[in-house]
Amino acid sequence: MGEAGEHRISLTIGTAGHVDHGKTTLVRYMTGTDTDRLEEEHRRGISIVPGYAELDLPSGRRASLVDVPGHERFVKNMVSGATGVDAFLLVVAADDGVMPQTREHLDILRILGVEQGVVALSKVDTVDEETVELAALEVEDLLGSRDISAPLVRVSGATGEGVENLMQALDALARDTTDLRSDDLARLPVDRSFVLKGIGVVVTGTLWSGEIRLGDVLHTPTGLRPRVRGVQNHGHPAEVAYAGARTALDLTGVEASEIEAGDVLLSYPVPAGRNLDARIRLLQSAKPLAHGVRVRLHHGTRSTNARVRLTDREELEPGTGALARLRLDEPLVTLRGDRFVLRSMDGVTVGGGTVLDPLATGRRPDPSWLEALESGDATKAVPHALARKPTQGMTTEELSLVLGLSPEEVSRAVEIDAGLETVGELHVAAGEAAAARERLLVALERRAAEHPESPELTVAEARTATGLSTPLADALLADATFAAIRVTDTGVSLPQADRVPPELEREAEQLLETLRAAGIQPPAVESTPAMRLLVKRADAVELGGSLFAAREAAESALERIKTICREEGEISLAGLRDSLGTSRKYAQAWLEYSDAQGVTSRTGDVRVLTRRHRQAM
Ligand SMILES: Nc1nc2c(ncn2[C@@H]2O[C@H](COP(=O)(O)OP(=O)(O)OP(=O)(O)O)[C@@H](O)[C@H]2O)c(=O)[nH]1
Ligand SMILES: [Mg+2]
Repeated sequence: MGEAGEHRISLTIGTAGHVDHGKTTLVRYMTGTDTDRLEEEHRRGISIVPGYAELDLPSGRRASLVDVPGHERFVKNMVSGATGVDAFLLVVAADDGVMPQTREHLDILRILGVEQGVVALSKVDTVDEETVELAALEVEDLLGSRDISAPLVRVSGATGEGVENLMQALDALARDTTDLRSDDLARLPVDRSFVLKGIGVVVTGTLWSGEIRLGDVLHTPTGLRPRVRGVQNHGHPAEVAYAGARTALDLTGVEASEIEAGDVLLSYPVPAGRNLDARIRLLQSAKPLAHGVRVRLHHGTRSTNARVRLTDREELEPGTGALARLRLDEPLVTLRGDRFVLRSMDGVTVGGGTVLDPLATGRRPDPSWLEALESGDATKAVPHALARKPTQGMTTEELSLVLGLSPEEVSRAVEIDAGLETVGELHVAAGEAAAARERLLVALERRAAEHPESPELTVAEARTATGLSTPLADALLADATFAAIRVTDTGVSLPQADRVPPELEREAEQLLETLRAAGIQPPAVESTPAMRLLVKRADAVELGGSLFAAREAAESALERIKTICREEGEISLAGLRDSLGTSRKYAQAWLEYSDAQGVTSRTGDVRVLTRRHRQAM
């Protein structure tokens, strides 16, 4: 496929401006596409939902145009269309001048972080030069008051006057826009979802970031995993959808009812959050915003009601900003750095904000954490993020996602910070790792002291001893540079644990002599380390009831039992007692040992050989 077929988009431009000021007409003049697709839009002569067109610029670059409605009733559709655009095309009719939605749209664009663009002073064919001048002055004033600078081009969508100049101005924007959305995560906020006969479930949206390829498996925050069976870019079949492109996907593995406008498709799973911590800002034109007030929050193609909890004040003054927690009625997938728009419950745009912590936890926001996030400074944010999960550690990828920093920035911050270390794939505060190693060594020393005959901890016991989460504990145990421990198939120990202390060895030797001398009538003894060492080496066996016997004694007792069974078909307690010439106590203990070893089994008052031992006859 050639370059044209690839449909890489250099720039996504969103229109803006008051109703009827000529946005759709200009888009149609420049692209040949009528973005008013709905019958209702034609009947009423206004735009209602965002429409999309491709614009080939004079330089050969290609832009994606999002044409939004201007009517005040459809501002929420404007917000949905405007999120994810790189630049604006603000249209102001020369015969009408700056009007309420001219201001509101410009405010929304600023809230969304869209600060570059071009102003088209439209319908210049309908008025005299003086009126055009007046309108131009109004526009200059508006831009000045919002601290935005943008070229102003006089055009007519009726005669085509000035359209060349407008295209040149848009081309200049495209030239100055570098690739701002190169992050790996593909995010497609869905704006339409429907079923096409013979094809199946189709969704459309503007791809915010990343790429989506034919055959990719995507994720939804609800755990669905649709597969991409078809890709279209601006209506052209394609192998890949690139960031910024108007994208349609044909999906399998989902029902039409499971995906709706407002959902988001992702290249890897990102959880949706109900609480987000953010820096919010109130427009100069808004009324003061009280702590605890309810608002409508618009993010991407979704909106939800939310309660604003101000972190450090009772009221937010117009034109100022503050840290806040937003408690959402419906969970949203957001990432650090995402912009959102806040509107009052009666539909007035009052401000917006930038997401700092998309998955906020705790009762109230931690300002120092939010400031670390906001700083965008990896050397501050990385240690702070790790300190919040002290026993878990985080991978470079996790940190990068949570902090909204590139994996390279994260890795560099870890490298230069002597207070951090990396265990396997996990970064962790060096102090935490050192403390965990110390806890493990203490546990191993205690084990060796209490059980010198088997000084190992199982892997599970060792993990618990570190006090770390399982993945971090496992990484610590697998860390070859941690030479103070030895990990084998059977467990974890201190390296010198193999050597049995000489005193223990001597004690065990003496004990074994005693056991051998006692034969089948061993004395009752405690399970000392020396005894357990003998059992571990199979020099002795445990009969139960504090009785241990030398291996040879056990073998001869079992032989005796087998012989009696073979001769008589069975063995009784009295029979064994008489045969061994011992007390009932020992006869009972040996019979139970014999049962436990699978030599005999009990039937009523007597025992018979098990099948295995009968066959061996
Ligand atoms: N004479 C003249 N008429 C224009 C020009 N641009 C738009 N119009 C007319 O103005 C009316 C509104 O134009 P649209 O392009 O639909 O306006 P819009 O900004 O898209 O309106 P909404 O999307 O509803 O906000 C239509 O009747 C157009 O024909 C122009 O440059 N000159
Ligand atoms: Mg329109």
